[in-house]
Amino acid sequence: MKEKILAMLKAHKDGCLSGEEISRKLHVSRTAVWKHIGALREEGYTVESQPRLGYRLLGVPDLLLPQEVREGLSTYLLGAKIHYLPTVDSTNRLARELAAAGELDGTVVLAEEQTAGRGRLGRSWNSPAGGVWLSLLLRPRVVPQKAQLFTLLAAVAASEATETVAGVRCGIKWPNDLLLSGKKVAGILTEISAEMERVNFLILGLGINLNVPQGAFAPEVSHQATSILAHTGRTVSRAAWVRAFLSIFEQDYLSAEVNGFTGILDRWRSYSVTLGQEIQLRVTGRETVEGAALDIDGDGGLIVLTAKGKETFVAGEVTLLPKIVI
Ligand code: BT5
Repeated sequence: MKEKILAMLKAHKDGCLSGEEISRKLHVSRTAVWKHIGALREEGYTVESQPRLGYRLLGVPDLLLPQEVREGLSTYLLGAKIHYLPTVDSTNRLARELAAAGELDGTVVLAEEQTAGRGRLGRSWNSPAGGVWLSLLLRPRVVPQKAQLFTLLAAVAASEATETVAGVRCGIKWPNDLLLSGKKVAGILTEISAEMERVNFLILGLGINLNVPQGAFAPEVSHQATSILAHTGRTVSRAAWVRAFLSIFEQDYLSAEVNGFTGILDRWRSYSVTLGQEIQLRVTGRETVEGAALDIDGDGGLIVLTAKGKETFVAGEVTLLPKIVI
């Protein structure tokens, strides 16, 4: 009901809308209308009320409220259900809890801030206000070996959404970093619950520092992190970014089930700043390897020409080595 009243107010931005008209059109009491208006104000909407004339919407908060994200969202699976929190420890942690409780494929968790945002391998993810901290709960019918492909799909969708909404082209560093001028602007953490033969559910966590001012980063990450705001001097609509990301992701997610990932991997290659580079690769439980990053394979693994010949890595931490100019 609150969303319907908001939609009516948005449609009447130029003038007042009487409580009576709202109550008549939506078949609710005047008191109920008044209560919903109060709830909207609590969420941050500025609603003016003029005696005898009614209500008028003067301002919309810059928040990722579900009704703002849904406005104009053309997906039917992703975002059908959105859990929104002003602050949470980790959207991935919450999404996992929801998945274990049976929440459906395509559920989205969004937060304005995270107090214990997670990176890979127990690292932490700094999540101040101004970014998008988002987790998708997915139930793809795939074997665990294919889970990495969803990280790559998300990196492509995030890069394309950023290009569309902010007009900025990021580079993707295998497997999960989006870079701008060599600094990290976004990261992806894919976690799975699986048996040997199949993935039960997959939590795809994505953090992108869209409107985070450079000074808002924690001191320990500030030197390596950037945001769209810091890079361009402009803020972008975070709700529009989320809509673009969800639309691209959904199209690819659904088409991959039928057509596979070949086209998605080609788009990933076009954003890659890893392929064709000399790299150092840190792999858990192995010595650091160096070599030339040649390509990615059909599962999203990185093919590297090392001293031992061609090797494929499914996980690891890439450092791009400076080009040697002779
Ligand atoms: C990642 O890990 O890049 C995955 C980040 C995923 C974050 C999202 S936010 C929504 C969802 N919920 C969560 O709890 N997590 C996901 P990794 O490759 O391990 O990179 C982590 C490293 O990046 C840290 O050790 C820092 O050095 C650096 N870092 C931390 N916060 C950053 C930030 N906001 N921007 C850029 N770099 C950051």
